[in-house]
Amino acid sequence: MAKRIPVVENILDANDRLAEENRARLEAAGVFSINILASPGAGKTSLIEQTLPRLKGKLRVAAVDGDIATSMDSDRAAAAGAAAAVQINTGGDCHLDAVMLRGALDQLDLAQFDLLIVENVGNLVCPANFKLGTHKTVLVASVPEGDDKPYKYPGTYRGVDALIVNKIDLLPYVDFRMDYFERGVQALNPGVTTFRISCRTGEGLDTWAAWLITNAK
Ligand SMILES: Nc1nc2c(ncn2[C@@H]2O[C@H](COP(=O)(O)OP(=O)(O)OP(=O)(O)O)[C@@H](O)[C@H]2O)c(=O)[nH]1
Ligand SMILES: [Mg+2]
Repeated sequence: MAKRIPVVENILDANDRLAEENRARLEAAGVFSINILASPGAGKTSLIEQTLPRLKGKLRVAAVDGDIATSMDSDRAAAAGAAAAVQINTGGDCHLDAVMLRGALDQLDLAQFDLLIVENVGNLVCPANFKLGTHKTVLVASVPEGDDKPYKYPGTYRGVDALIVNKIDLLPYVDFRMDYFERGVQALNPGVTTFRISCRTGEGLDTWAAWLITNAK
């Protein structure tokens, strides 16, 4: 009989060990860190752009952006006021992993920062499987994606520490039942900290920024 080699488990174990090393480096430097997950276009970079001005003078922020290609998102983070912005191009991988984040940390003088914001590759499945070593995982859902996403991507919704519902300015134009969405979320992740925001109008963003400041202290 053929021997079965649990390759996937081994890769994830190795990733978890490196993630622990990343966490230790961040903690030694006193940096609070978040890993932002979302579908493509949900508004991860827009969230970072709106958050940075609200943290000005309160937290020193570094951003790490993961994309398959281009430095567009790290350029946007730098333009919005990130003290440092590092782009990771995965070259095709649908997620960041702990090795990639280690490479980005190598490029940062961590002692200079209070908060590290990591924008993962736009994808609702793969990033949830790879720990990076960050303190909190934040999922950005957005209204045009539809209210069924918690039901269809349960693993992602179950594992997050905070949930942002973005693009609420579009609620009048889209068939998004907030109560149905919330029921799905609560079944998977009861009591998860949730922020309803619009990066277009600014609604909800001060409350979100206050949560970051509280956690980073
Ligand atoms: N109406 C509306 N549009 C928004 C809002 N937030 C973001 N957008 C738009 O959504 C589009 C995608 O935003 P991004 O911030 O680039 O999304 P992203 O999640 O970073 O995308 P990827 O990095 O490519 O996965 C842009 O056209 C934004 O202007 C919002 O609150 N309301
Ligand atoms: Mg982006």
